[in-house]
Amino acid sequence: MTSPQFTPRVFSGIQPSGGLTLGNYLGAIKRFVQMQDEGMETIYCMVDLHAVTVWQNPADLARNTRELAAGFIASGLTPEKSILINQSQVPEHAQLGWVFSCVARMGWMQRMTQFKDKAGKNAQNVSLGLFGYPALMAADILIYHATHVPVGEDQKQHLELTRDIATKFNHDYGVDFFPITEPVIEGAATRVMSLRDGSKKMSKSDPSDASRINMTDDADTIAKKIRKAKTDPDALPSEVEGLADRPEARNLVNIYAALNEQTVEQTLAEVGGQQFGTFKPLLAELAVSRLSPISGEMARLMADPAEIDRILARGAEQAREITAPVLARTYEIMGMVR
Ligand code: AQP
Repeated sequence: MTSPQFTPRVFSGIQPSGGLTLGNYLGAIKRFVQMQDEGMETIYCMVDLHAVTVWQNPADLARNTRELAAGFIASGLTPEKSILINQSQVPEHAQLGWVFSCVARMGWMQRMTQFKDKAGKNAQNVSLGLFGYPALMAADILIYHATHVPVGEDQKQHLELTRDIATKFNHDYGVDFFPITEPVIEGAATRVMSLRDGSKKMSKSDPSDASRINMTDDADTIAKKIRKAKTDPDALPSEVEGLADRPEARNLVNIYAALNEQTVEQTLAEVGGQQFGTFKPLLAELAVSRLSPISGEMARLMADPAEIDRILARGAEQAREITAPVLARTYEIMGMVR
């Protein structure tokens, strides 16, 4: 439970480590917009300092950061209602990140499955930043005293670590300073899978472009990727139980349900019994109708990068009104002479 003295505040972020995918949209951004529109105080971040835990070409990083900002705005986030920032313009994230690197334990970090997945057999050669990433992520959240964090399923473990860090800091210093944040993992598509392999998460850095739908893909590309998506030879079931052991079928049904704002049960009541030859064109049509207005708006916004930069600079100023006092108080609690 979040401690009662903390007013509800939402924070979440996405890495500008490539173009936005349908996974980011359904797993995170759609929920960001809902929480903003419910009137909660919301802060959304392009986490560029996280992106550089793996090599980023500088020109690509700048373009991806602006494109991500355009994706946020085109999806319905507005600088009038949400604070929109890129992480490196708000230095308190990295400063608190260092403090949390000193709070988190090696054993906690070694259990992080995302590090194991990303480092693979190459663990000795990846950056130290990739290993320490969850401490910076905890700082991103707690520098705002955020109480709610909307994310996809893959971030659940990092949010548990964020709670552990807050608890340990509060315990070690005998304070009730950092809130115990609640993850918000909701909807039919909290884990969108690769279109080529139903056991792998759809990811912006997957080497295969056919594995994902990018938010900037045009209608033909979306239709082609869905047509070629891996499936099995059976018809779709009418009951959710019929999707067990059919990861690719389940993934496409989940995507359909999330795009159509309905439950998986409602989707199956509609499309159960259909062969993929019938279902895939329906899904493609739905995806295009939902995504093309967003990609069109993204292209319009990307034509004026200076305006995006102004929005991010203004967001950083607003953010620092929150983050500077939280960092100052953190240092004071720790005994740093001010
Ligand atoms: N496939 C997914 N399904 C549902 N949610 C997803 N998210 C990412 N992929 C999926 C959610 O999007 C938010 C931002 O994620 P991120 O970009 O910061 O990092 P990530 O989870 O590592 O995403 P990628 O696409 O896999 O990036 P790369 O390839 O650079 O590592 C998070 O809320 C995440 O849950």
